[in-house]
Amino acid sequence: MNAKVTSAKKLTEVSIDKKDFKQAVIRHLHSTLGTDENKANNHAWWKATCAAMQEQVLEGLRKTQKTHYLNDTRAVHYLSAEFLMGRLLSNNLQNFGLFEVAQGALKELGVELSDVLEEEPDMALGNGGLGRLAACFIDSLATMELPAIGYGIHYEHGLFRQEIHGGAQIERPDSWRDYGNPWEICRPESIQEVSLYGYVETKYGDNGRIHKEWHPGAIVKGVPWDIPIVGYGGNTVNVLRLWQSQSSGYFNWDVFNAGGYVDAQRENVLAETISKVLYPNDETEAGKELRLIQQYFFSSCSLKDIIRRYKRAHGDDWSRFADQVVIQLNDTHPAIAIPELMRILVDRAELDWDSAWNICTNVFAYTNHTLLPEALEKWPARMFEKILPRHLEIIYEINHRFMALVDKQWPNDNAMKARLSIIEEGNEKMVRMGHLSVIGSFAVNGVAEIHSRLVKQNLFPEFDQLWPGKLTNVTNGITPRRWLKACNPELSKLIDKKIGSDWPMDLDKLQGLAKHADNKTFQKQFMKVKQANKQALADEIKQSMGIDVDVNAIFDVQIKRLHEYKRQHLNLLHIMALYRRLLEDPDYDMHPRVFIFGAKAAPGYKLAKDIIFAINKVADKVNNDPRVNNKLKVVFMPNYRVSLAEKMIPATDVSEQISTAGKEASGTGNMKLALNGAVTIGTLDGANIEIAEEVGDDNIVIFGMTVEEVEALKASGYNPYDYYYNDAEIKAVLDWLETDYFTPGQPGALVSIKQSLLEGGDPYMVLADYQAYSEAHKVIDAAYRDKERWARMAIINTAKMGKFTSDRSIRDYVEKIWKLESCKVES
Ligand code: 6GP
Repeated sequence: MNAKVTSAKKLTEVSIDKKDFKQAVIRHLHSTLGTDENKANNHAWWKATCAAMQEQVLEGLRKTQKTHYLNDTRAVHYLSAEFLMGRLLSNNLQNFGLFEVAQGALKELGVELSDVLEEEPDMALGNGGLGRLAACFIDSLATMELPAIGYGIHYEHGLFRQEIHGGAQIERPDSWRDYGNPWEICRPESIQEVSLYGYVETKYGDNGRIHKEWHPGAIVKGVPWDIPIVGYGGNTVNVLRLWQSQSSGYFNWDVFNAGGYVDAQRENVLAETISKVLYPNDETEAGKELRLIQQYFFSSCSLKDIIRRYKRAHGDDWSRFADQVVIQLNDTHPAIAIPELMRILVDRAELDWDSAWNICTNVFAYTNHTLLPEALEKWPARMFEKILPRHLEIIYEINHRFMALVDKQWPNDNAMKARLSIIEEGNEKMVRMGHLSVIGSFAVNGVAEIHSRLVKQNLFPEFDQLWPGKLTNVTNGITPRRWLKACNPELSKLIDKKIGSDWPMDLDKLQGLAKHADNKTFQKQFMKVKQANKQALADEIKQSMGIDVDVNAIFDVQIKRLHEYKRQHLNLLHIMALYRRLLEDPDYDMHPRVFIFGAKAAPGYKLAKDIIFAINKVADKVNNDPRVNNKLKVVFMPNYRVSLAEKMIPATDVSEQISTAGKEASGTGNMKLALNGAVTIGTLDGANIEIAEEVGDDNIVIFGMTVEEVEALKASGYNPYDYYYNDAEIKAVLDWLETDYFTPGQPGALVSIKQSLLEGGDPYMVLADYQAYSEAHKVIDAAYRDKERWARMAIINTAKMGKFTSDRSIRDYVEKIWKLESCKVES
């Protein structure tokens, strides 16, 4: 579990001092931005600071690329439809060890670095966990000096901006690039072309060989934008390459001969639409033609880019391809890369099928991020045939050969064949991308121990039997550079003083804090930092929402996408119950609590939006009711995003991780919050289980049903009405939702939540876990009142998070799957 990174340069060897940095900022203010010190606003200072930083970054990038080229390194290619990067300036300054230098330089210019940092729009090219994980992973890859490249989509609009009007979520477009992105570099010299639509012609060669030729109906251009990814220590600077679609002007008149001029213009629009917008659905498959086109677009561009680079070193000799290239598929979104590589190898390079398949199945590896059925991608074969006719043929051929293998293992078992087939038969024939990914990869991993076990037992049990060892686990992690060092500078300084400053690269070092957990002075220092962070968040809440919160209250935080399985409504029901207890008994004994939420709902997810509305309506009522005597506050912070998380996480006392057991694959927010000294209230789900193992039972509050209990209750016929009629508090709270108490003049405005929990059958068993949750909160309340006990718990949480650095995750990938070697870049 030792996640030590040894090769990065010491942070003290910075290449530029305050004076030089200041000069660089001024130079860019003058000659890049055409303004000067007197006229510049914070936005201009931000751009000039980025430009000054980018000089260092690009020098690192150039050296890294040269080193990797000269050493002809094996590299991992991380294909992901989402990279949720957040802001880059603070991170790049930190990773280069230039944060204080920049702070000092700007101060001399009369500018506060903290104000400048706030000017940067978040790069929100992702929805949630899967996209943020990709961002943490590329940080670790660069930090560990591993040759790696991230490939994704250069969305013009990232995840929507959330506004709250009258309590309801309104989606506004996110225009993160409107005023330019100082980090990205366009690389027109590496443009790729991608074909779509059309038909396949079968040709017979002299030698009897059948040759397939795809005559596309349209061709679009992929324009690469490179974002340098600075490793901690600044030695290795890798690249995130994002593809933007552009019209190529190519339109095949033979294919669309009836349409003429108007159709040709339509093709131009289509081309530019491909990378326009990120689908805002977290863990639901969109099923839309454009989405499949997006997936093929970036997968194909990326593969061709990988092949171009390989050929530069190895020409047409494919024998070493799988030695040099490993491609990690971040969920099934880029799974189309598998038949695309087959197409390139068989149709273009004219390799025989078996050799091509052998290359493929030694190149791809696949990560599964969810068991939710609605997230497992399936595409109608009909849609496939229209957009990618040749790929569908290839998928059929892959499947045909795979079915022969299944028949060998389970002779004459047609039910087994139907279960394992890439093609799902039924009213509408569907292509199962998960099956394609497992069959075409040499390794498949889940993202936490329990999740990987369920992937083997429930999702792909027969594949596990067929290929023992192929399915494995790599528990997720988070980068401690962003999620402690940069977002919580005061705690980082305190830790530095106590155990030295090398923990960001070797997070197990935090163990060293454990022996101080009972030290009163250290406890005070630790909690003083927490209190200051809470004050900063309270100020932010006051400023942005006009709500006063008491920093002596418990800050109880639930931040994640809004989804029924994550059960924000369980939290809400409990808040309503506390409110009710306070109204019934003004002396009800509870330590003051502030419940804080951050969550975006998919725009089409009605119940999720209803839950946001309900939280806001309950908040309105509770926050303005003098009878609760300030013991209870509810805050829904709009537009939850990476940069807001960076403010909320350091200020959190209690971390809500309350998904139905078996549903949250891992969670990564749970790790970030615990790392910053929050105590988890959570179910035995995802990585909560591993967090509990690390911190020990005394330092986490676990409640509710286990996976086995959830399954057993479901099997025995779960009836939510049993809980409704037998638990007076549950009944009162649910009935309350039906009145107009929280929505004056609008009775029934919140009733959909009650309905889903009763008539709807309560699919995520909220009511079944309610009592246990309510009791668990009493445990939290009691623990918090004992100041020393709480301080100890908080410290132990920080001390025991070593396992959850993304450096450890990446090390696991390297050892179990990628078989990569680090490559030192000489400075
Ligand atoms: C998420 C999982 O829900 C979360 O538990 C996990 O921590 C994260 O992936 C990273 O592994 N899944 C997604 O965001 C998703 O869209 C298709 O899955």
